Amino acid sequence: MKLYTFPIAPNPTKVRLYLAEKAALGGKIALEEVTVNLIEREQRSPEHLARNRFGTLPVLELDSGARLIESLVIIDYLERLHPEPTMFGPDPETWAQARQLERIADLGVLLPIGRIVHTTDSPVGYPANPAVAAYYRERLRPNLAHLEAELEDGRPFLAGERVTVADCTLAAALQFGRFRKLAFLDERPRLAAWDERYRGREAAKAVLVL
Ligand SMILES: N[C@@H](CCC(=O)N[C@@H](CS)C(=O)NCC(=O)O)C(=O)O
Repeated sequence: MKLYTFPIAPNPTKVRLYLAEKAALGGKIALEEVTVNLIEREQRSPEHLARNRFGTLPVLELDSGARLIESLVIIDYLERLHPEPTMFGPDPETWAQARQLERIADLGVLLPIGRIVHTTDSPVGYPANPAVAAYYRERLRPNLAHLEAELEDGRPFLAGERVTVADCTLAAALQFGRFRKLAFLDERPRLAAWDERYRGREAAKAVLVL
């Protein structure tokens, strides 16, 4: 299997954090990582468009030649191939809670932060658009408030005592903000503490560069 990625880009980073966390738990998954340089616009090359006509990352190329082009589907696929140790949860309820938090971290945080970055100071040259940035800042607010509230019970990670895919997605999103010096946790003390705790761990340090 080949995983096409680029550092700091949040969707590939989410998958790479998943792999690092899984490996840290003893579940190393063998695959080759291939860099597609988004800054150099290699995602628009005929070679990459042949892999993924949307011209995005990540892409997981299976040994059969089939390709997966959605980050969470890539994680789901790898999780099915290697169910242990689980990166969601051992029973249906904890699995669902972790997946729900992942969806909130992805659709409610990663996506808005991505739009804010790209309409404020896009690393790949998208035009600035303050109105769109303001719209996504509003969309971000209730999602961060929800995650902040989830941490009220003192749990160390988003879904409980152990790291799940939800933590990977949130960490990938926040790194992308830091890349453009955008901070989102100033009024979220529990999330700020979570961020420090999560980033202090070896698996996170192996992937996150900012
Ligand atoms: N829904 C896709 C989104 C993928 C995506 O937007 N990837 C970004 C990097 S985080 C990308 O490749 N952008 C390249 C571009 O916009 O040119 C997923 O979750 O995998």
